Amino acid sequence: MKFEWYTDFVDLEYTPSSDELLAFFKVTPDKGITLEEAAGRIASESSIGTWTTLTTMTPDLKKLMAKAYYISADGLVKIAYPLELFELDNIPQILSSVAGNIFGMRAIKFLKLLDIRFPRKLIDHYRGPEHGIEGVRRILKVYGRPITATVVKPKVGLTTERYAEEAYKILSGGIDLLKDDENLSSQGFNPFEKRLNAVMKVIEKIERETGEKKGYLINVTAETREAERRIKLVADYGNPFIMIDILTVGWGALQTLRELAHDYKLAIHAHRAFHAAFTRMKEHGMTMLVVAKLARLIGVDHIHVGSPVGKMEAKTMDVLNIQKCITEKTYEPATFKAFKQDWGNLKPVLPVSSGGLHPGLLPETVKIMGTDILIQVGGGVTGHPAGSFSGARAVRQALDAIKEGVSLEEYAETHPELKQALDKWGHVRPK
Ligand code: CAP
Ligand code: MG
Repeated sequence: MKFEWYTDFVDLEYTPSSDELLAFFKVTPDKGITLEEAAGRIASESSIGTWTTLTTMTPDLKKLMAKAYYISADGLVKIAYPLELFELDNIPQILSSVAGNIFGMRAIKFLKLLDIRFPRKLIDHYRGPEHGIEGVRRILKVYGRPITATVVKPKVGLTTERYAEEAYKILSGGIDLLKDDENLSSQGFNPFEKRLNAVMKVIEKIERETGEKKGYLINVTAETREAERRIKLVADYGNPFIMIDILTVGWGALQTLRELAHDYKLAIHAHRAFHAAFTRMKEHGMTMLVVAKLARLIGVDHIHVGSPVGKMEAKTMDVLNIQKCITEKTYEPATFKAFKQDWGNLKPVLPVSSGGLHPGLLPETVKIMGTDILIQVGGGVTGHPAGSFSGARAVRQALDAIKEGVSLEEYAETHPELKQALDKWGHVRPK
């Protein structure tokens, strides 16, 4: 149409500079719209344009126009954004640009944001992880095997007293970290500070009894000021960890809570509840890779990346790609649908594998993801026929068998807790 100027935002001769933010999209135009017109709309609407030419558009503003510089026949589009478009330390504003209105444009039938390349000038505005993988291992004194965590199940509902009893069984059975479930915060049956106090007493007791270091991934997810109050309580009790549902709490709040965690040197466990609302559809939404990269930038220490053998949908290639991207100093994408990412001095994030895991699935998990991971086993511990203490021991026995290169079945001949777990679940992949 004569009043449109979308294709002014397309320049296939353009070569982006290392100082620009790059976005990688999979674009499905609506019928009657070409890929070039769709790419122009995305670059326009996510930078300075709108549907019509403007009398207010002066030559000096042209430098702020994003440019679609790559368009493939199957709808892959890359767009370069001048950094001046962004408030560099403002994640909500960055996402309101490159992951905002563009998902709703009528001319775009489906749109998936595959990856964002952050230039060093932007990365230098972020702390990244406080501790990183090495730091978390140093806190727990756990080396040469996956770190283990268990969520007390049922997810919510146990009173604080019963919760603490399970915590004692789980941690004394050999699990390193006790983890709140993503929907446990401060309900009437298990208020936050009462639970914190009770579990920290359990941890002190076990650390005295075993000499092992334990930790509590306590869920501080709440309205931001309340979450800050809870973080201060966690620090007062001397627990080195907090857990945050990073998507339901929101990106701006995560930045705020990260600053407070820095003041107290707390490690952040990032739960990703809500991600599957927009990461799961192949053609529309935003990838978990982008979520994980934003989380590393802001600075979580652990993040759930999926389990190729678990109950949640997770393609092995995607899980391994994300694992590579959050742990390597310079990420070279195994698949071509991502950018190379130089992370500067940001520490690596510990990948978390969780969801439907039990001792029978640990060999496959370690075979695919390696041992430099955190393995969360919830139902696979608290559902053990002999109870949570035996469930915890069965997880550690399975990890010992893997380390010794012995099959679980053979190891179970001399380790009854593992045998009981295998009798109940075998190697089943729950769904
Ligand atoms: C696992 C879990 C985790 C999921 C999250 C749950 O419990 O506690 O929240 O792993 O999914 O509530 O389902 P189980 P993801 O160990 O009993 O399955 O890790 O994919 O983000
Ligand atoms: Mg959970």
